Amino acid sequence: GSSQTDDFHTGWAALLGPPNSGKSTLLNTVLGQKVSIVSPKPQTTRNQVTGILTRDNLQVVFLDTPGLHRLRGKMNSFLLKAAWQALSRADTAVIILDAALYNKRPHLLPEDLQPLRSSKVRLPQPLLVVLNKIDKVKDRSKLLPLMEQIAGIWPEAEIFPISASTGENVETLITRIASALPPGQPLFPEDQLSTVPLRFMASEIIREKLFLNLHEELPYHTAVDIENWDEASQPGLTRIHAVIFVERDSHKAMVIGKQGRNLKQIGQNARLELEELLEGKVYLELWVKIRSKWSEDERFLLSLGFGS
Ligand code: GDP
Ligand code: MG
Ligand code: K
Repeated sequence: GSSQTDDFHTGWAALLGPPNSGKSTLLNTVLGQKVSIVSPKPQTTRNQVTGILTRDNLQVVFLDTPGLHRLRGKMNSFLLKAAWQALSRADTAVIILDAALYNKRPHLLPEDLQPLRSSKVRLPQPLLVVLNKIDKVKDRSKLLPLMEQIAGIWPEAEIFPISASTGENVETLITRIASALPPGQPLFPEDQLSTVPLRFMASEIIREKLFLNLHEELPYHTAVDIENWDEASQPGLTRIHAVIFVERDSHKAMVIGKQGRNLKQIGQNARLELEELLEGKVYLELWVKIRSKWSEDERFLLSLGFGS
């Protein structure tokens, strides 16, 4: 006999593309909730964040792979490994490009595509190429040369112009992703949006505020660790004690700011968002500690949740 779940489809979709092209924003739009940090500065998603979309007869598990681009050092080799693993288990690959860039320059640059074109990588099929941020492209005929170029590189690719911010065409994309899923039972409970632990989400929120409040390269040299999380002592209140790790004295001074102004702002912004996430009051204590060369320290990175 046929049960209700006989025609359920489940599978994995890998989100790929250069930093800042809108991978996290798309994931957030698809799930209708913030699961992956978004910042105007590139490469803020350093860890693989899984979003889970369950509806009707389908479940899509998204892998928001960390930027494969411009990766250096130990931390980056973790990231690359995570990204390759994501690809090897995906049923479809979704490459996201920032179409608004082509208002300014005519073609994809080689670095937009490396290492996606490397011979080591076998991209799953179907291959969907998303041209994101079309809300910023006034004359859409300007996208035609870009579409031709993509067809030359990946003849099998299907191209989807979308806006992850406004949601335009996002539903069409989801429908196509859904049609690529093999039959199978759901892998996660239907109310689960992510496999990322709350503590980790909290550290990502704090890291996002570092990106928003500090300049230039500095946030790339910071890591956030939640040292203590206490929701038991006081009803309706969660006490969070987090440490921002920096590599040098001068970085510590910049994170703290004049008379502690930066740190105060970062803490305030993060607390408000944590209160939304946890649906209750939050007392957030932030400390800045120096740990030289933390980004090359494998065991330390593992302890923060990277590479596991
Ligand atoms: P990621 O690095 O690929 O995960 O990119 P993010 O999702 O963090 O987005 C990078 C920046 O682009 C953020 O400032 C987003 O708000 C912005 N962005 C993403 N999608 C869109 C879009 O469809 N339209 C516009 N105008 N901005 C977008
Ligand atoms: Mg991201
Ligand atoms: K509590």
